[in-house]
Amino acid sequence: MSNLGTNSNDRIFPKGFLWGSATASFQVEGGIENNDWSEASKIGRVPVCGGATDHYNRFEEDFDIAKSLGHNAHRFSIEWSRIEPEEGKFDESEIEHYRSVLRALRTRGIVPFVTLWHFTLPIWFVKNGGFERREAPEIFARYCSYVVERLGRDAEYFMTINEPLVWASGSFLRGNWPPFEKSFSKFIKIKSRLESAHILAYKRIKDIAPWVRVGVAKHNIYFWSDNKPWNMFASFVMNWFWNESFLNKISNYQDFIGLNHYFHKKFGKALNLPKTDMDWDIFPEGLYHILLGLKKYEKPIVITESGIADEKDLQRGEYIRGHITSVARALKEGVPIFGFLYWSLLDNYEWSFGFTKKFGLVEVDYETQERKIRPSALIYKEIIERGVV
Ligand code: IFM
Repeated sequence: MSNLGTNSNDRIFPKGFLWGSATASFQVEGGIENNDWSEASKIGRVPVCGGATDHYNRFEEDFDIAKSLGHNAHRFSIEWSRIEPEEGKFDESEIEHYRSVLRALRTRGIVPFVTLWHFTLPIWFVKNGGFERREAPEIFARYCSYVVERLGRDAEYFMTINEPLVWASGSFLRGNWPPFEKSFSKFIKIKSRLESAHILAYKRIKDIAPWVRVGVAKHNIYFWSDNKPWNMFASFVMNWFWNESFLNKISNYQDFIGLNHYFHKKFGKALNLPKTDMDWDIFPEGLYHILLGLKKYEKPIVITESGIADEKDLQRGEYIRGHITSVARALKEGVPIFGFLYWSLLDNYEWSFGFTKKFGLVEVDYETQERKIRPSALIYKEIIERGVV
């Protein structure tokens, strides 16, 4: 237990603080065969996703679990290829599906956070040039406003794009995600297209549903250094480029900031830290520094992802406690944070790693679809209930 609030009268997190977890359509739903990732899996370039966790059919059961774990908020994404399977042709029955998802959350007293696009793209969109196409922002904004026009009374928080720079670098710089390109100039072009796409989608959404709150889920890394001038400079530049440039561009077009945080990068001698199953350092202080860095935007902040792949569930409890301690410190220093969503509710498809990495508070047996609550989920539940770390 940290010294940030040690008795039950010393509630750090206000009542009404939003606590929960997150998922994304392709990673959990199952049965999605009309997007660029399912296409890529057919030619063996990424692992097959197939039925995933069958969350598309089991969302009620999964939300019962979330509720039993004390969650009062949940983030999920809408699969663009289901809503708009062909260019300009929309499927109302899929809107109805997601309306049922939203109702299932709301009847359980769980506040929904809706991501409109989380990495996967309809095949027609990619075939016609994807985000390289000049009209892409227009097409994206049309899809976003179509969804919000229909579902904007069932949810308050919408995120247009999940992790724009992560997606652009996986797809156009590192080249291990569809469309598997490795071009710095394309990456830069796509980054700016995504900024335009968000801004246009924001404006369109606000025209039709001014009451909803719109943001992005932004992946920020804590860059820091020793005190060598060159390392300090490198860390400053990377912080500006990766963490700030996108947010600066859209700062007049966001009602809240969704923060996804997993990494730190120290320029200078590396620290010897414990690692997750992804081989990522465990460094909870990073979240505190990132949150402090976001204060200047003067927007409400929700942590839309923070989580660990930990198959044996040996480190997850302390990981969660450590990260929430960082949230508490930032909150005490006046950072306007209103929620924390752990990634992820369920084990799921971890992109090029397939189903091998286990981020879930809930373990999933992919053969039987049996769900088992991991012990760390109960540690998180206790923190939620007591409102202290
Ligand atoms: O699984 C991903 C998610 O899709 C986006 N944020 C990071 C997670 C863990 O890698």
